[in-house]
Amino acid sequence: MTSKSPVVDIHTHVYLPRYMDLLRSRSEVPRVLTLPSGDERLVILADEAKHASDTSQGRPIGSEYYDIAKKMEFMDQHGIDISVISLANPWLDFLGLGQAAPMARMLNTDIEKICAESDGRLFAFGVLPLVEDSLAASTCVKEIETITSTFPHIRGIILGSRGLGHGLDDPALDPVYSALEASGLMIFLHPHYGTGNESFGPRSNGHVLPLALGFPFETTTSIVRLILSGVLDRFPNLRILLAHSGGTLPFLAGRLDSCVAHDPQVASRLKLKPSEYLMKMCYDAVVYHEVGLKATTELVGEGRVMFGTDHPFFPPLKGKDGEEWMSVTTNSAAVKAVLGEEGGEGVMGGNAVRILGLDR
Ligand code: 5CU
Repeated sequence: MTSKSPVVDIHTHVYLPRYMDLLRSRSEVPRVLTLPSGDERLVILADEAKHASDTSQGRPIGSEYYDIAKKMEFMDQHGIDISVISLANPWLDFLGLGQAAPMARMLNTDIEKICAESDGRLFAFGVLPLVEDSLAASTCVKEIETITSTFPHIRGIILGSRGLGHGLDDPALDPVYSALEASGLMIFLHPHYGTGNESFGPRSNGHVLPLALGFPFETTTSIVRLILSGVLDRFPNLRILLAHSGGTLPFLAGRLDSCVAHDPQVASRLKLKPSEYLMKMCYDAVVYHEVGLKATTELVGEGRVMFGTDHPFFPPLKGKDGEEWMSVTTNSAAVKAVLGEEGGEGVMGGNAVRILGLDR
């Protein structure tokens, strides 16, 4: 990659060591299983819960999932100057508030320290204790205040589609949205559960249907619910970054507008057309193909789209040393195909520097 702006990866995860210990200590999904060979398997996806004791479930993982030195190696290998790292799914969703609140604080402290010691190469999206509990919203608000006042490398928070257990249109989230709007922190909206899993049929297709379809459908549904509930009219300055190029939203924006226009009751609740709210959001470029990327850049303009890799997911299967990751090469090739070498500089890094203030 040749670029005058730094190359920035805004979609790149880590299971922090403290979180790995938590997953290793669990006997239920989500968990990390240690096989008799000593190899570890990560078991996190919805369907895998049905087979929690089957050691062929989940996927093999190595230190690239939790070791920051490996993240740096990956960045160096692929010419990535800066990464904005985030805890990988399912975050703290499975804990009670009593465990989630101190864990969020410790993980945010850990990630801040990692970034502060990275010589300017790492920034982060923090984590909130987003769980189903009547005190969770106020606890999240306190964590947002702590992030803003104490953790300068944390530029946003990662948010799952369940929010406080009832989706992103849950009015109980209003204090959290209000605090996030006031803080200026970016919300990185990321799927985990999948939508439509029940229609994937009995045949085993491994992780293909939940990851290729369920994840983007989940992002799509959760953001449309958020829009239709008027969250963005109540909090118009919320900053939102959508994973996987917005799921299927850029493709479906016109159909959404049309359905709302034909439903006066819903239309009367909103100040704008759905596509107009979508145009105010940011999107990653993790869509692996120029057609998908083109839909996104044409909907929102290339200034709101940012390169990402989804590392450490989707590692090379042959595991040869030094092998390039397809998730990097397909995504950067799509940027080049849509915007050209020079035109792609914003997407490859300039936009992230500007939008997340990575030069400060
Ligand atoms: O492969 C996967 O399961 C995942 C995942 O869980 N989270 C993610 O961000 N990408 C892929």
